[in-house]
Amino acid sequence: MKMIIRWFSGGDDSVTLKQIRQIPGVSGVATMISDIPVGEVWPLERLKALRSEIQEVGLELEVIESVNIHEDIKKGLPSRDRYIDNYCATIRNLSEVGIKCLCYNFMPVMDWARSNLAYLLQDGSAAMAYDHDIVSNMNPALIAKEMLSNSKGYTLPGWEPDRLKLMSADIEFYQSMSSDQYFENLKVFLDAVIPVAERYDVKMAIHPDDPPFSLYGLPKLINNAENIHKFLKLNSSPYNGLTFCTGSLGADIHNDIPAMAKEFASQGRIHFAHLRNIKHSQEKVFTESAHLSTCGDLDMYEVVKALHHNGFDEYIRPDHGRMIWDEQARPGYGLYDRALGANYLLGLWEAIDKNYGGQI
Ligand SMILES: [Mn+2]
Repeated sequence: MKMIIRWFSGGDDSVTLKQIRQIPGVSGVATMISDIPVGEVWPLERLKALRSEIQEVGLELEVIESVNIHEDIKKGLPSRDRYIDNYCATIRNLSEVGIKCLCYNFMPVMDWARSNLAYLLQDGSAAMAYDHDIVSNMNPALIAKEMLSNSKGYTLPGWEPDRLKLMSADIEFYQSMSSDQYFENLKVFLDAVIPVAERYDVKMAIHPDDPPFSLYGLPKLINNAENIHKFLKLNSSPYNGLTFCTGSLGADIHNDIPAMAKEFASQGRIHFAHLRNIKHSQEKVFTESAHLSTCGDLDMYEVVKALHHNGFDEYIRPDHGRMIWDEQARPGYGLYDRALGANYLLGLWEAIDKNYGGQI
């Protein structure tokens, strides 16, 4: 298992590689190049430069999060073929610089949504929060405006201005698409890309929908065990796997997160784990919380144990952190709370490993 941290390249992060290097037990970063237009091939030279920048401080670059998928692929338009070819070419280039795992998502229009990017918690820290009624009743353009105006000047992955211009029309387009059709569009993508991922040894790890509830009538695919079964069957290669994001899936209180970790890890289909905790006040109302089991609804010990006991030996990262100690950073991606989270998770892993090491 390798503990890594998400980091945003190109000066788009308040956290430095040097700081990440000093978090005990962290071996590398998951990152992306955000200025390449979605759908274009990631140039090898850019990737080599990125790798050098990261390796120079003693960290590894083995995970990319994310290479976004062009909307034409998700929509199943005839123009998708060119974008699928480009995606395959990007995978080849990623492999060339040593990438082992590619996190991506297939969410229509928007990658994720929150009603508040800096909700004040009782201890004075701030965390991202979600209230389904508030988000559902807001015009999507208004949400976009709110999110971008509260992002402290950093880009918000999945909320790129180019994408937002088309948002209303895109939402209308997807409202008439059934989930089955959307799954079919995903299958076309997988059947083209997974053989390339196999050949170049890059494991594909789809990220769940965040939140896992349907918003504005948009189709949802990766939001519960039943749909994940369906997804894994679309293409049975082990290279067609998951980013197991406990905070995203855990937002639906009906999801049994340790049971899902156990099932999908035992099948060798979890390639990347995003481990974070959330706290609900109502069924579809929650705040993100510190990583500890005692701070949220999820039993992180059971989640880590389920991964450990079922052969998971890939990448883990702490996920969104709170803003603590007066830190100013991109929402969810400050240094301090994620460093605490990483070390809490490493502590769980060590204890579980020493207790049960040879007995599983
Ligand atoms: Mn995640």
